Formats: sequence, C-alpha cells, structure tokens
Amino acid sequence: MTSQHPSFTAPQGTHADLAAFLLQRLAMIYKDTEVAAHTARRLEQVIANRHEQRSTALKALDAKRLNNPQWFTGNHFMAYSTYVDKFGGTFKGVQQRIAHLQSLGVNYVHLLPFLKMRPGQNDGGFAVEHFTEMEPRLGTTEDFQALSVALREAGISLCADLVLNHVADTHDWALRARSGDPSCVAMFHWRSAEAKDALEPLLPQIFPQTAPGNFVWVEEQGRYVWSTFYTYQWDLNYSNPDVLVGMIDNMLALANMGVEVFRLDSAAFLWKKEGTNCMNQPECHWILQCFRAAAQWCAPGVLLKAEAIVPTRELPPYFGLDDAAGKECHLAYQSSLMAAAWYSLANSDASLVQRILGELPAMTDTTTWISYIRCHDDIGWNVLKPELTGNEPEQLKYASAFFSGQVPESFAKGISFQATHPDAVHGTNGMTADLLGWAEHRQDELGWARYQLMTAFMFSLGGIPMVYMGDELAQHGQDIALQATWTDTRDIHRPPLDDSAMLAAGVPGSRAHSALNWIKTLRQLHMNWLTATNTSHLRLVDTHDPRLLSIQHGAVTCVFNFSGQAVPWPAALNGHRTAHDLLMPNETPAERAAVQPYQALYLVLA
Ligand code: OTU
Repeated sequence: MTSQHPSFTAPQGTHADLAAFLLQRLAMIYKDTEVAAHTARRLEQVIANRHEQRSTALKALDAKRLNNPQWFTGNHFMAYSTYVDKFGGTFKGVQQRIAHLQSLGVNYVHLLPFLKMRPGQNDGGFAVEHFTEMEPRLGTTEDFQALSVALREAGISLCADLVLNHVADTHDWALRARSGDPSCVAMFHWRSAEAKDALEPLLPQIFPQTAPGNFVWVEEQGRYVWSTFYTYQWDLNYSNPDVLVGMIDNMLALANMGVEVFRLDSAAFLWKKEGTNCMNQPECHWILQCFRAAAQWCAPGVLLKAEAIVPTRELPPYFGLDDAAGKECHLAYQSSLMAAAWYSLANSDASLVQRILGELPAMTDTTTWISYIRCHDDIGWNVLKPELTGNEPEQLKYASAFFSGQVPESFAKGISFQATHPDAVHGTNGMTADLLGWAEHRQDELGWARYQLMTAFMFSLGGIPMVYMGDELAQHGQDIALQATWTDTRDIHRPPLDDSAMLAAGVPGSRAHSALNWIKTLRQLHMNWLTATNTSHLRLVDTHDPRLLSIQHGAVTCVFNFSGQAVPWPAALNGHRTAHDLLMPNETPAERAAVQPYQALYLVLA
C-alpha cells in the first residue's frame, strides 16, 4: 500500500472560491460561458435561499465540522444500512430502535429510499416520485424531522439516498414530458429506434433479465427515452441546466431536514457520450463537483458518498483529482474488496483480496471508503473482471456458481442475480449468514468461524465498516416461496428485522446472541485498537500462503484464513507465535502451530 498522499487543499475556501470553482465547472460542462454564468447565478440563488432556511442547530453543526474536517474518517464511524419499513415499520418505529443502533456502536445510519416513491413497482424506492415529500406509508415530514433530530441527539449521522441519475416515470417532470411540455421533455434523453439500437452494444446491462436494454418506448412522444435501470426509471439529462439546478435544490432541501450524508446513487451514469459505455465520463465528475461545491457552500457539515459500483481503478476521480482534489466526494463504496472477499472464500485463496488491497489508490485524510461485505444489492461480480489474470476468470465463474447453489460441495445458500444463462457471471444474492452457510444448530463451528472471519476482515480495512440490517443477528433471507411477489431476486436479502432473533439475541448460547456480541466486540476493538486512519496506513504482510491474508494495522497484526483447512503457522509471522489475540481475550496464548480453518486473529505483541 502506498503511503504517499497527493497534495490536498482542504475545501474550506471562501464562498468566493467556491463561486469561482462552480462557474469554471459549469463552463466545462455546458461549453458555453453565457449558459454557465446564468446557471451559476441560479445556483447561487438556490444556495442563498436554502442557507437562509437552514436551522441554527444545523448551522452550528456545520461550523463544528468545518473546524474538524477529519470528523468522519479513521475509526470514528461505524455504519448501518437498512430500510425504514423493514427496520422499524415507520419513521417513528425507527426512532424506537435507536437504542439498538447505539448498542452496536453505530453512529451513521443509511436509511434506504424513504421519499415518495412510484406506486406499484419502484425498485425498492429507487424510483422517486417526489424528492422532498416522504413516502406516506412511512410517516409524515414531521415524523421524519423528529427522527432526524433524535438521531442527531443520539450522535448518529443520517445518510439518505440522493437518486440523482433518474426519476420515476410518475415524477412530475416525467409526466409533463410525456404530455409534451417542452421544458420537461428537455430533462430527459430521447432517441429514435435506429439511434438507440446503435447505442445499445456499448451500454452495460444492469438488469439483463428483468429490464433488458437501456431505453423504453414512450407512445406519446413516438420515441424512446433513456432508462438505464428499470423502464420506469427515466435517466435525467444533465446537459440541461434545469436538471442540475433542480437536483441541487432537492439535495439542499433534504440537508435542511437533517440529512448529513448523501449516498449519490448510480453516480457513474450521469453523463451520456455516444460511442462510450456512458459511465465515469469526465462531465460526470464535473457535475458531482458542482453538487459538492453547493453542499460545501450551503451546508458544509454534509458529506457526499459516491455509489459508483465500478472497478477500483475508476474510483480515484470520485474523490477528486488534480485541481479538484478534495472537491468531489468524501466517501465511496469499496465494492471490489467486498466482491473479492467472497471470491476468496469460495476459492480458499486470498491472493485477489491481497492484490486489490495492495493496489488501492492513496487516500487523503479527509476521504475514506465504506468497507462492507453485504448491502441491499447483489454481490456484483463485474467490478472484479478487469482485475483478473491467468485462470482467475474461471475462479470467478466458480465463485458465482458456488454462492448460487450450483456447486454440490458448497456450504453457501444464495441465489444468482440476473444471470441470463447458467455460465453468465453477473451477481449473487443472499443474506450474509446464508451465503456463509451458517446453520441454525449450535455445533456449526465452521459456519460461525466464517461469520467471524468475514466480519473481522471488514472491520480491519481502515474504512468505515458498514453492517447491513439483520446481519448483526445472522438473520436468514426471505422464503424463496415468496418470489412471485418480488421485484427481482435481491428481495431475498431484504427481510424485515426479525423480532424473534432480537429476543433470542438476549439469550446466551443462541446464534443471534453470538452474532450480536461478536459485532459489538469488533466495534470495541475497532475503536480502541484499529487506529490506522485509512487504507493508506495499512501494511500487507506477505504470508507466502495464498490461503492466508495478513494486514498490519498499527499495533495490530490481523490474520485471516480464507480456507477451510488448518494452515501451518506462517514463518513470516513467527514473531507472533505467542502474541495475544484480541478476538480471544480469555485465552492464554500458547505456541501456535496452525491458523485454524476460517480463523481470524487480531494479534498484539506484549
Ligand atoms: C443502485 O445500484 C441501487 O443501489 C440499486 O438498489 C438500484 O436498483 C439502482 O441503483 C437504481 O437506482 O449499479 O451504481 O447490480 O448494484 O443497480 C448503481 C445492481 C448501480 C445494483 C446497481 C446499482
């Protein structure tokens, strides 16, 4: 891991600096100085209005954070991601579960989409019908505000999705576009049959089974509208300044309601350029930099998180490079390490994880990764494809099959996602405990070891560890018999939080109890010991055995056995043969002969 840090100018410039930067970026996006100047004036107005409406409490928080720009990095944060309805039924119900979050040591909660969503199919709320109104099922705006205040008082930052790439086809802009209102027609991308056919071959297929293609026919318009995801999610046209101004205004309105972190959904797709795959375009970054400048200006306590599920090599620009260093996102998902961890477990070979870790881009002190093993989406295998060499593409196919019930000797109980034929490697779905094959009975020591391994790995990465709802109780996924009611197979890992597992967690010896206490222990160790402030401060120890991964994290040497075999103690760690293992605090360290199957160790020398 490289330790050099790129030069970093803290984005705390005066408003004049931000205004100048905004204007410059707008000129780059629209390639027209007059349009840029006019848009800059509109944005300044939006920012001024929203700033005036911002509460004194939130302004005080902004000031505090400006004085401590590293407030979210290092081992300060632990995140939890959940749906409002599955976690607490409503906003009020979530409020009643704050104590559960606190008991875990969570101080950052990502509530999956809760804004007014398209009726019927809505991609788990990612088809947003109104950006500043709440989904009525979940409660009122007042309930939401009360929740956001309660979370803040509990020291928990609220993260919400800003679904900025597309709107529901029932959003006012889409409805008006459909009926021919020219100002709204201009907010989307339209193509003829021939034009869209010419574009398709280069474009990715996100949902090849349930929503093949990237365009949908709109009868009233007599042409196709661009819809990368589901047909009812229409991609916004950011070459139109109305879109940028409108979406920035929405973001700032939500910030004023107490959202502290924005998860910028599908951030890679914002700019279309014919002849490319229309992902990660330079304009896409300039647009994100406008969102950042506006947030920095109006609500500087707010963080932006890139949800760019792309190979690691595409990620550095999302933090901002060169003259944009520190001027784009504060956070980004590290999905390559997530997918590679599962790949390594299936193949009993940690070398891919080790390679990705070794090649991570240098991080600054005011940017960091989200480290996770599961979330509400599939484990997307595609991000790994550019990393693979030799027979690794075969191993990737094996991993995908391993987790989706196609390998008889596999312990895993997951299902495949959007694979168009048995050989296609796309994604895998399932709750952590099911993918790990952690059986309900007490004697399943290997399943329990795998759970310990994967979670201890996640906490050791120097990013913000994120637990996905229910995984802290080792919950199972939904019954496959419900499949007819699902949008797609991702619903298997979107069960409601299991009240009986919550009760069982209070009974020593139960599986939920083991899981919950384990996560609490990891969080304590994370706060007390895992103090390397980001991935750039980690050091890899070469174990000379592909089954073993070792990461030195300050005073702690982490060792992970990704295989089901006992592996002879590696010579490279001879000095640690009798080191104290923080994960097994009650054991007197004896001379170690081997790393046990799926064992995780956090070793400290006396
Ligand atoms: C994101 O996802 C969300 O997390 C998904 O839940 C939504 O369905 C989607 O956007 C549309 O809003 O590629 O970077 O492979 O990982 O769709 C954006 C499935 C994405 C998801 C993918 C993802």
